[in-house]
Amino acid sequence: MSNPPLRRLKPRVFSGVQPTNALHIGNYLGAIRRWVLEQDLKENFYCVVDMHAITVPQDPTTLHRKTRELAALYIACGLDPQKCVIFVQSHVRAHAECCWILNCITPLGWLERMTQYKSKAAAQESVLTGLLDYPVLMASDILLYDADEVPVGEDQKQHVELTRDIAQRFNMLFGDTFVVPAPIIPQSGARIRGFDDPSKKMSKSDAANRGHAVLLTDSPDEIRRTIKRAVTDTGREIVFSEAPEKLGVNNLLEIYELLTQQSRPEIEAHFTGKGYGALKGEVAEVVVEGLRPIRERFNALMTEPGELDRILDDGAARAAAVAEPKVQEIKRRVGFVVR
Ligand code: ATP
Ligand code: LTN
Repeated sequence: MSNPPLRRLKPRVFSGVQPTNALHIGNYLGAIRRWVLEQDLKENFYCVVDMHAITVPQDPTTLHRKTRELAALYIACGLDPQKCVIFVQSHVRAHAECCWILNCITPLGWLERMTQYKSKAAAQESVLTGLLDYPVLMASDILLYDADEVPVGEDQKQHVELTRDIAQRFNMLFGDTFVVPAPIIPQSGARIRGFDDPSKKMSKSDAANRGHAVLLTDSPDEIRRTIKRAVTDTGREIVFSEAPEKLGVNNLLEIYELLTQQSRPEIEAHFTGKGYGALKGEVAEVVVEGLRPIRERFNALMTEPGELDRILDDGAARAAAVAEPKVQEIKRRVGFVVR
């Protein structure tokens, strides 16, 4: 039997996004941009979780296109395929194999308690078994790679905690096999708000609503139009504030702060005496410029698909090189005859 994993020089990170709907500036500022900024400090595994996407019905043509687009966006946002393993979940069969084995040590009650399951199930006419099992597949993603850290939004924290419970239960039943991972939840920029309704977070599921989100692939004119329409308040003060009526202005200022890297006092001084029209105009330009390189790189990858295919083939091979021996170890631990 193999020994538990040795301590690594750099922490290993695993995260994923579902290829459903389009990525927006909240996904970028709250998640992918952080992955990019930290990629030299970590061992990075970033996955397009297509098997999670089919836990609710998907149109096959759309799923196929979105999977490639999301992988291209990871790269366009700055994830470097030399420094990160970028891959599609269904390309590495160990995820499904590991999920089955973990299913068989996970009590049903643990899954029925998950809040995401309860809310997604309530929105479906007929609930699929895969939707209930979603967190076990997510646990498999993480545990197969012995990830130390899992950067996710607040809403996914419960799933990472379940992953820890599953890892500990397996380790207790079959001996030390899995690293018990830690969720990493961002402090700031974690909650970019909808431009149409700043009381709600910007969300992929609402991205089709007019004026809700700036998508990473929007044209400069679309970006300007969305931000000019952003809901603010009836006052005039351009200050960072969590007061309920200032959430719209605060959201615009936070986006400006994240993209310009200026300090809050500097930003407030810059906007003193200016109106909301000027604020929106300047934020729109900062977003247009911030997203320009992403849009250009994305378009290049989509028009010359050979490069994307090579990156994904390479990613799948590098991911399988870690996940395959791990799933063999898991099979040995539970008593399967391993060939
Ligand atoms: P959905 O509506 O399909 O749940 P979502 O927009 O909430 O999608 P996820 O796929 O759940 O996006 O999340 C991808 C990553 O983007 C996660 O790490 C999440 O924390 C981050 N993220 C999502 N929305 C925001 C937001 N409004 N502000 C900051 N980060 C966000
Ligand atoms: N459930 C996550 C996506 C996801 C994930 C993962 C994130 C699937 N597998 C493993 C981190 C680690 C979401 O909806 N954001």
